[in-house]
Amino acid sequence: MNEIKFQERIDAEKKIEPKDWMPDAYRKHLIRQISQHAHSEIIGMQPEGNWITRAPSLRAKMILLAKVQDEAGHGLYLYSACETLGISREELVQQLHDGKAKYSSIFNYPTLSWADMGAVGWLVDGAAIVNQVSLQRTSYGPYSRGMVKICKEESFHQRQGYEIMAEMAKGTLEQKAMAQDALNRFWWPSIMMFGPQDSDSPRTGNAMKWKIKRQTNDDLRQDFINKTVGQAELIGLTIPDPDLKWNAERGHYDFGEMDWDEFWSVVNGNGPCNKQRLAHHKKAHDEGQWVRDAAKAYAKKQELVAN
Ligand code: BYC
Repeated sequence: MNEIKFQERIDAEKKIEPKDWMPDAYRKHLIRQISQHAHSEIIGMQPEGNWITRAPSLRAKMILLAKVQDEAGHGLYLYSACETLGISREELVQQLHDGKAKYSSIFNYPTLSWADMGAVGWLVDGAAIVNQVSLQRTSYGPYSRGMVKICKEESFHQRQGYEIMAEMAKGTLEQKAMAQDALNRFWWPSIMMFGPQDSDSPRTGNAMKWKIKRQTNDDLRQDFINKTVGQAELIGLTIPDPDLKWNAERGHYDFGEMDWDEFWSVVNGNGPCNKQRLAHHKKAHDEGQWVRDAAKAYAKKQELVAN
C-alpha cells in the first residue's frame, strides 16, 4: 500500500521529503547517487587545484581559486542532502576510502597544461550542467533544491573554461595548439561522464520510474554534444571525432563510438590517476582529523555551558 501511494506521489510530480515514507531501494539508490555526486565535487578539486599556483595571471588565479572553492561548497550541499537519508558523513567518506563508493570517471585524468583548465571548465562543467539542469527536477526534495543552487555556479564555471579556451585559440600558434591538445584529451572522457549507454545502464530503469533521473544517459549525452559542437566551431577548434556529423533527419549530431573498455577500466579503479586521487584524499582527510576533533570538542563544551 505504502509503495502504491509513494509511486502515485512521484507520478503526480510531488517531491519526496526526508521524513516521508520511501521504499528502502529508493533510499539506497539516492544515497549511492548523491554520495557519488558529492565525492565527485570533492575529488574534482584536485585536477584544478594542481594549477592554482601556476595560473598565468592574478586574475586567472583568483577566478580558479573561487571556482575550486565553489566545488567544495557543492560537495558540502550534497553531503548534507545525503545525510537527510539517514547516513552520516563519516560513513560516506569511509565508503569512498574503501572503494565502495564511486566518483566521476573524468577526475581520473591528469591536467597537464593551463589549457586543461579551459577544457575542464568548458567541457566537464558543461557536461555537469546538462546533467544537473535535468536533476533540478529530481523527485527527492533536498537533492533537487541543492541542484538549483549548484547549477547557477556551474554556469559561471563553464564560461570561465570557455573564456580560457577562446583566448588561447586566438593566441599564438603554440597557444592554439595547446587548446586543441586539451580538447583532444578531454573530449571523449567528458562525454563518458554521462555513464554507459542506456542498453548497458542497470540503474536507469528504477531511476526513471522514481523520477530520480529525468532523462537517460544517452539523451543527456546527445544534448551535450549538440550544444558543444557550435561552441568549438566558433573558436576555431576541432572536436576529435571523424564521425561527428549533423543528421538533419534525427535533428541531432551523429557521433563516433566511445571506447567502453577505457570507460569501465577507469570506473573500476584503473584510470591514469585513480590511485593518486584517492591517496591524496585520504592524506588530506587524516591531516584534518584535528580540525574535526576540535570542532566536536567545542560543540560539546557549548552544550555543557547551555545545560
Ligand atoms: N563515472 O546504471 P548506470 C562536477 C557507474 S562533478 C564513474 O548508468 P546511474 C565538477 C554508476 O555509478 C559532477 N562511475 O548508473 C566538479 C554505476 O555503478 P554502481 C558529477 C560511473 O547512477 C569539479 C554503474 O556505473 N556529476 O561537476 O544511473 C570540477 C552503472 O551506471 C559513471 C554527477 O555525479 C561515471 N561517469 O548513472 C569540475 C551526476 N557513469 O553505483 C566539475 C550525478 C556510470 O551501480 N550522477 N558510473 O556501482 C548521475 O547522474 C548518475 O549517477 C550517472 C550514472 C549518470 C553518473
